[in-house]
This record gives sequence, C-alpha cells and structure tokens, in this order.
Amino acid sequence: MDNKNTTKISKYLSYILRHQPQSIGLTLDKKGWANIDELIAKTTDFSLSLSTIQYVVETNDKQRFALSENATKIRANQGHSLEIDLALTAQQPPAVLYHGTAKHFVVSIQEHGLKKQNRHHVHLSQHKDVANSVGARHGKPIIFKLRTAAMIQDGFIFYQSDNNVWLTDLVPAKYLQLVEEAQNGNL
Ligand code: HQG
Repeated sequence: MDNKNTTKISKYLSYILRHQPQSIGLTLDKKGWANIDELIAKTTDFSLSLSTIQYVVETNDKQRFALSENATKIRANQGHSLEIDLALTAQQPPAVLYHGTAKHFVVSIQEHGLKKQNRHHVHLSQHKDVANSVGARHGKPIIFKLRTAAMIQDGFIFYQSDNNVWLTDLVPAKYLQLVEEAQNGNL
C-alpha cells in the first residue's frame, strides 16, 4: 500500500475511533474498542480489509492504534474526544516534558495555562522535535517547557499512553516556560 493510502486510512480510523463512530453507526465499548468485523462492514465509502487494518496499525508512525490480542478489536491509543476509559495508570514522568503549540495561542496559554480543549488530556512530549511538529499542525510552532518536578510536588498526576504520549489534566501557567529558540525551528 502506498503512503497516501496508508495516511488516508489512518486519518479515517482516527476520526472513527477517537471522535465519531456514530457517523458510520458504530458503537465503541467503554474502553474504546471497536469490533473489527463491524468496522469493516460499516465502512462503505471505500473497501477496508483486516489485512489493510493490520498493516496500518503496524506501520503507523505514531502507533496511534492497538489491536486486541486475537485481532478481533481495535482502538485508538489516545487523542479521543469521546468519553471513554483508557484505564491509564499514573506514571512518573521524565524530568523534562514539552508542549508544542502555535504562536497565536501563547498569550492565552500564558493567561489560562494549558487546557485539554476537546481531548481528554493535555498532550505532552518527551522530545522537543516531536513537540515542534505537534505545534506546527496549528501554525508557527512554539514550545513550552514544563516544570514537571514542581508539578509532581504539587500533586499533579501524569499518565503515559500505550504509544508513549505523556498526558495530564491541565498545566497552570506558572509551571510553563517558553523555549524561545523554537520560534525559528532552531532546536
Ligand atoms: C492549545 C496529535 C489557547 C494547545 C499530536 C493546542 C498530539 C490552548 C490546541 C495530539 C490553550 C489543542 C494532541 C489555552 C491549550 N489557550 N490555546 N488556554 N490550552 N491550547 O490538537 O496537543 O496525530 O487538541 O496548545 O501529535 O496539538 O492526532 O492538541 O495547540 O499528540 O495522533 O489548543 O494530536 O497526534 O489542539 O495535539 P489539539 P495537541 P495525532
């Protein structure tokens, strides 16, 4: 399968499994799993097969999806706007975490902190280059560095998704520091 097709199917699966399963009449269970036979049967805009799904899951650049052990079910590892329970357990985060965003959000973030917006959590990255590309999705990228140790001391809880994205409920502005040089993509 070529890259264009793989990306198209990955975007489709993200849309269905994170946000709008009802758009094709699909129901997810409480933990976000969809039955693969049902997903295939209800995908009518193009033809989807189990082998295609397996290929996209395995090759996905961010490991966005997981298959159940017997490959009868699929779910998104994170990024949902739907109310589902990923059963995440609290984890000790690395000493430094980053959040990539766009320059036009900075003033609001510095006033209100990082909010989860439509997703379940604020998404954080361990690596600056990843944060930079996450930010670039929204405009001119800019990176905030988190004072993770201070947050832990103050009782904030962090989770890690199955595909290694760090998550937390909110980050008040006092724990955020702008990484200025990211403005030029100079990491
Ligand atoms: C911003 C992608 C103004 C926040 C990525 C972000 C990630 C505020 C945007 C995952 C704000 C929300 C998530 C405030 C936060 N005022 N703006 N107070 N608080 N924001 O897409 O973190 O490819 O929901 O900075 O790789 O960009 O989908 O979150 O810019 O892991 O798998 O509000 O999505 O992964 O945008 O990205 P998003 P995100 P996938």
